[in-house]
Amino acid sequence: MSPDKIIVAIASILGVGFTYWFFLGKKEKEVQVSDAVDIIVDGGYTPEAISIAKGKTTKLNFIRRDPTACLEEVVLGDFKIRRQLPLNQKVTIELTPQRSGEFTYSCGMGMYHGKIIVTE
Ligand SMILES: [Cu+2]
Repeated sequence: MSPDKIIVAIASILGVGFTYWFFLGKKEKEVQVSDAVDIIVDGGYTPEAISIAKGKTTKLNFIRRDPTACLEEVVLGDFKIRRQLPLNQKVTIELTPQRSGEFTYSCGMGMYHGKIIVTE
């Protein structure tokens, strides 16, 4: 292989790597949800950020695995929802957002946060 071919090969490998990093890195940030999503409550919320569609009902299934009292309540202030999360039980919250934008929710004390992105 001539040196210029090697340079081209390295550049293309870097290019592919960058593309993966760029797109997958972005995807990691939020999980796109169409009908329902399980949100594991364990030292925070997983997935931490979800995106849902405006005007469509989406089920958020909160499953709390963390016995910390801190996480026993979830507050979706923008949606006027406050719900108890019993340990290891699925608690379904249905959302039909009427506005697009970014909304956060948290535990009862506001220590852990999750994000809901509502798209048009
Ligand atoms: Cu808390």
